Amino acid sequence: MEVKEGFRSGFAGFIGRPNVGKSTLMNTILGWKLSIVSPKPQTTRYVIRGVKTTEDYQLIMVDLPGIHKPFHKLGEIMTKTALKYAKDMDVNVMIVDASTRKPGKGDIYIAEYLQSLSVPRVLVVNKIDLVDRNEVDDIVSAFVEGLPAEFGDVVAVSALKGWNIDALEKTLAKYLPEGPLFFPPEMGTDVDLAIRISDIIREKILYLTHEEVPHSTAVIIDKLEDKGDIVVIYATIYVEKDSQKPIIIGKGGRRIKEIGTQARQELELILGKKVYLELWVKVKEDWRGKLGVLTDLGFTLPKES
Ligand SMILES: Nc1nc2c(ncn2[C@@H]2O[C@H](COP(=O)(O)OP(=O)(O)OP(=O)(O)O)[C@@H](O)[C@H]2O)c(=O)[nH]1
Ligand SMILES: [Mg+2]
Repeated sequence: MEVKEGFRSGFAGFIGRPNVGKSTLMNTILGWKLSIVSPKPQTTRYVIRGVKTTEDYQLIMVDLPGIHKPFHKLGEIMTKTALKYAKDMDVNVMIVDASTRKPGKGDIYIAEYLQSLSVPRVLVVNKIDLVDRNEVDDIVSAFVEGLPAEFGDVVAVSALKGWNIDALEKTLAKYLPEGPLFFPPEMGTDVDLAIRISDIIREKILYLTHEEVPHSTAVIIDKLEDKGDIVVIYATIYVEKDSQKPIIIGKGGRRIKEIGTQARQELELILGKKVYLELWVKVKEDWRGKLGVLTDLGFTLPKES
């Protein structure tokens, strides 16, 4: 694609507390599902880049892990990674949840940090479908006044319902500098296929298990082989304790079967062919706290700069 004069391109960091709807928002802007989404906090663990290319711009959205007070090494890596990425964006999009009605401690911490960076900021008040229509203005004001940062634009949206998303996209495009295509226009993401597959399996676990179990889970793709008419995938689900293994497996193997079925159906849609998916469950004691294991799983602390 020849880009026309004045073409803009750049990176928008989606940043905020866990569960505010960062991934949902990126998916809605993309118009297809890239990032996994769940009602549980700390769903996104990796940095997921989604690319939207139009005639006028290439918007590279960087969906970041939710920033939270970490209780283990994995949480520390996720939070530090998100904070670090925010430094290198063309615009940071701070997302908050309208249903909390005003900023919480975590929002204030994030706003303070973003204010300290010399990257323009946009505030997105998401989930306005959860509040009364005539309260939206007051809630937006409560965030604008309560957050210790200045924002170039403030947009209220519902990522889930698709409300005001076009306006937000246009707003974000304003912040992109003139520049070249960073990705071919047909490329929607640069996320590694094995990571996407492992995330999809983990998303099903997030829906089908409860309390600490989904958070104690990591999924590793041991084998990924395209055999022409079928893709063969072997994956291991790691849990932290012996007691969590039977929970993943379920009575008579029913839960792991359900996880496998749901994941396979989604993978077949993405890959456009039949998928054979085999899942194992193994225990890796306290893996979220062990840097060596985390490195093996692909999580590393960002370098200080
Ligand atoms: N009602 C409503 N729910 C939403 C909206 N946007 C997101 N959600 C829901 O909020 C929950 C969290 O959404 P995610 O997109 O996973 O949130 P996130 O900010 O990426 O979360 P982490 O990855 O854990 O940091 C899911 O159940 C979404 O369906 C919205 O506009 N309205
Ligand atoms: Mg997310």
